[in-house]
Amino acid sequence: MQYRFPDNFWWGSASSAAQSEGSSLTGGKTPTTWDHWFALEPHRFHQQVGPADTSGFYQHFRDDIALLAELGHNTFRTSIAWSRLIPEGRGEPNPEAVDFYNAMLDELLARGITPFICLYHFDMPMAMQALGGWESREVVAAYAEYAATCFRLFGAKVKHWFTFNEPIVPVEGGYLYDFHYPNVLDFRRAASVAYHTMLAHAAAVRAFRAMGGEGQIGIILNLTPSYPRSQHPADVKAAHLADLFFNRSFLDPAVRGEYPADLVALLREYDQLPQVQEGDRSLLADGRIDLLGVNYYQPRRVKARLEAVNPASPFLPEWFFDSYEMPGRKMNPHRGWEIYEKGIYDILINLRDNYGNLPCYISENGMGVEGEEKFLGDSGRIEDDYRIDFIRGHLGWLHKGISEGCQCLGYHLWTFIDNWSWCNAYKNRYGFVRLDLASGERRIKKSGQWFAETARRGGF
Ligand code: BGP
Repeated sequence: MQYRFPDNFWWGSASSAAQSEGSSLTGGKTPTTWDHWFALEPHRFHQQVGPADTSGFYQHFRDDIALLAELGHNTFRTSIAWSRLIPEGRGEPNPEAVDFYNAMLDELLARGITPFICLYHFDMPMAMQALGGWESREVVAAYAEYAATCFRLFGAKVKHWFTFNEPIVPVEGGYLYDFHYPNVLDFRRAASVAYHTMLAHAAAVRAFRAMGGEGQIGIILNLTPSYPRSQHPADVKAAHLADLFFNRSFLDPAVRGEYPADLVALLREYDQLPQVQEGDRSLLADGRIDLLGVNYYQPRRVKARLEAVNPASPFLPEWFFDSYEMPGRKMNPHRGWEIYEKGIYDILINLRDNYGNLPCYISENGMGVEGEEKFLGDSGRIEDDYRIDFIRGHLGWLHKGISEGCQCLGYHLWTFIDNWSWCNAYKNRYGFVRLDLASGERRIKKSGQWFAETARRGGF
């Protein structure tokens, strides 16, 4: 075997409530921003497919968990939907939701699969958005109560908690680049949303520890290593600034308990800082995590700007760099993302050298492919050799990281079964398992069989 992984390595995949449960307005659940936005602007979603039409984990979780076992998983991440558990955002939990999440967790445990549970995966309850969403400190307080409710209800079964999945994405989508509700473009509001999200994270960590929570608590961040076009000082500076905006804005408070001083200075210079209150600093310091989930899909390549900024244009991170297309880069054309396997290793080395080598794992990595039907083999299986190559390439670099002392404890693919991907709906397929949209039939792809075998052997 060329790549042997440690015996207790976490093999698995990740999913999220909003993208898999379906039943988005039944079982006592109230709408999220996704249900609301879809009702307002269905044309913004691929083929006008919305959050009610997912793979139906709410009904099919037992069969789906049986498939996870077939896929050799020893761990699986999904999320709890705040708007299902506490339909008004605050108050008593919904008994039907408590039963569902208990049954789902019991089923995972019965199959020997350790549940990793995330508390928030882009799914803001509309009742909370009505209060201002993450712009509101009331919502921060409500989230902390919701988190404490989850620890109380499910803490006996869950020992790996994550406060947020990719908290920067709702900031980018909702307040800078128009791909999440409320479709605002305003950097100062974006900064406030980002800041309050981290306060909410820290409040949840504090509650977990105050309650004597067993196990570990962390956060899932999408890290996009920033590579400069060249070693010219202007390119290097552009890459540094992109890194501050897109990685260190969340990584530093999560791991070090404070923001990078140069990010704060830059935002102060442009008058973009959020409002800070007494007590915030110590709260953030208490939010330091035990475990980091790293979602890695693509690198970010940047160069110094060629043109001056139009000062009348809205303030954006792009005021400080241009993106750069490296000649010869390898692409996933369906998603428009560069494939750069070594990025995973660079992230791990950075965490080892600059963030105290805290325990981490790859919580998402994957390849969305459009029109996957054309790879259907005669036996009816999707022959997705490209996905196997993609996973092998990344696992190879991950393995090198481990061999050089990085504390990377596992690898989860995005995702278990082809799922509903926000505005892209079912355009790109990511799963180990094919979902036939018309019949609902599930069929393990070639990559799923390869992964199961790899997980059982502990390497490849
Ligand atoms: C991550 C999210 C997932 C998932 C994945 C694939 O950013 O955590 O929810 O959707 O990316 O990306 P996309 O769905 O945009 O193709």
